[in-house]
Amino acid sequence: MHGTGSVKFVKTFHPFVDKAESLLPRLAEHPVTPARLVEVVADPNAFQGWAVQEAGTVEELQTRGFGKGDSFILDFGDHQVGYLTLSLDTIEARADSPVRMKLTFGEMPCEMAEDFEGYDGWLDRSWLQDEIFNFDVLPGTYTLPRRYTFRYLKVEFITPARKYKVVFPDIRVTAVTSADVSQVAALPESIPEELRDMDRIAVKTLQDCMQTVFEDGPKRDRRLWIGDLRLQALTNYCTFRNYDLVKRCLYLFADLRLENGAVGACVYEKPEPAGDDIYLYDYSLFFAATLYDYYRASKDEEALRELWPVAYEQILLSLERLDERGILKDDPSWWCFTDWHDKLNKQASAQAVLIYTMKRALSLAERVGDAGKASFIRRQLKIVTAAALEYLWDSERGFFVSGADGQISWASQVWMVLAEVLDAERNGELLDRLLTVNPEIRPKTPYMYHHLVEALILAGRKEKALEQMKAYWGEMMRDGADTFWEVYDPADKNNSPYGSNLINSYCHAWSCTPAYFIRTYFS
Ligand code: RAM
Repeated sequence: MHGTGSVKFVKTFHPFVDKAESLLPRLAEHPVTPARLVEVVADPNAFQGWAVQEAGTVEELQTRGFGKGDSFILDFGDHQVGYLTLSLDTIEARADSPVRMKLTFGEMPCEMAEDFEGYDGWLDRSWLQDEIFNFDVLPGTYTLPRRYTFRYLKVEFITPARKYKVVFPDIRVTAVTSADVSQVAALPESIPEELRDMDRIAVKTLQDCMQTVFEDGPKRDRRLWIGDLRLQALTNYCTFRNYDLVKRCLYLFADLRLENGAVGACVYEKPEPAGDDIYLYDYSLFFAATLYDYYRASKDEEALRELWPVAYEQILLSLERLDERGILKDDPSWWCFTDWHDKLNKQASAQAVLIYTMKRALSLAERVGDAGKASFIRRQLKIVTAAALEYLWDSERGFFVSGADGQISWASQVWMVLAEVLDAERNGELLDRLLTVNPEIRPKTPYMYHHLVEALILAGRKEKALEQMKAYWGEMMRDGADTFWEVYDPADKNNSPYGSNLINSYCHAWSCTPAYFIRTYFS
């Protein structure tokens, strides 16, 4: 089952990829056995309409024989990323045929209860984790070749139909991660229980995403995205402190760029490192911000000097989108991520991301002693900031506006605060107004909520930041999160940007930052 692939690669000179490969981490492994048998039942009061109920002990599997038409669901007690090992044996008679079973792995109860065949989202069905396996020899112990991400495992028997029945002397998962849990400092005693739980879940989220790169989600997309990396790296600096993994990811992005030199939005590791063709305006700029954060945390001068030219190039490329006024052109030819919101106009938030990252690039230019580039960035910063104030600030309404229709969104205000376009006092007032007026185009993902919380803290509104964390990540906890989710709309709990809640990732990189906030600002 281990595919060798038939694609031929031409080995070209990739010094940064080579450096990244020299930083490939070894994964720590630990065995986890299931906690109990459960059933998933319809319950209108439960998250997404599915409740989990105890249905027996794991020990029962050693004696209760299973055959055609039987099934059970195992609960591993917490979110797991790893490799499943099954020991199978027979009772009543020896096996006179292979055993054929369907296995379905799920992070959430919905994956145990809803039929995957009904899936009609716009990402491939193959992300959903189900398989049919035939096991030829019993008794026997089998480790499945693919890595799975799950808390629940449903086992359905297609055979045996005749002479014998199957029992399970042992079932376990070998969980894998590159995170070293011994590095995570205990929180001070004074931290209240709700925040402790939030921190624990956030740390576990990051841990399960830390593999040979910082994955966005270990179920989906299982790859390195720079928007996610930036937030994972921030959380990592105050938890696992794995600087080399951030470094590895930065060197991958630096080498595997798009043809025009832009840093791509995501890269693949296998069968050998390669860039994707997706370009996102804000994501390419975040290379500079991620390098800035990495340098601040690690003081790695060599990486700074090697990667600084790539960061600077992202600024130059991004400035090409400015019109003669110094405002980013807003037309259908570009894609900027910002948040998963269909109606969100990205012009103002992208202008703010440009300013935010230029400020960090300026500091890097000064650090490496590149006076010419520093003075160029300073001049450009004046232009883009003045233009933002003149053309995007609506003084009558007291909000930044975006696009031809002058849209007022949460994202535009939050990013303008983070870019510090207004002074500290006016930033605070802007956010107070935002929370009171509550414009319709709200944050949709934990990624955007992260930036809202960061903006509130920056503007001196720590209490309000905490309120947002408790209302958002806290509500996810009350809805049963073992790890924090990719998408969460408390007003629409089946919400998915991909047309189905089944395909959402329920352990997602960009959702891990409560640990960063709690450890940096609230302890
Ligand atoms: C999705 C993933 C990923 C994110 C991109 C923009 O595919 O959730 O985390 O960075 O979108």
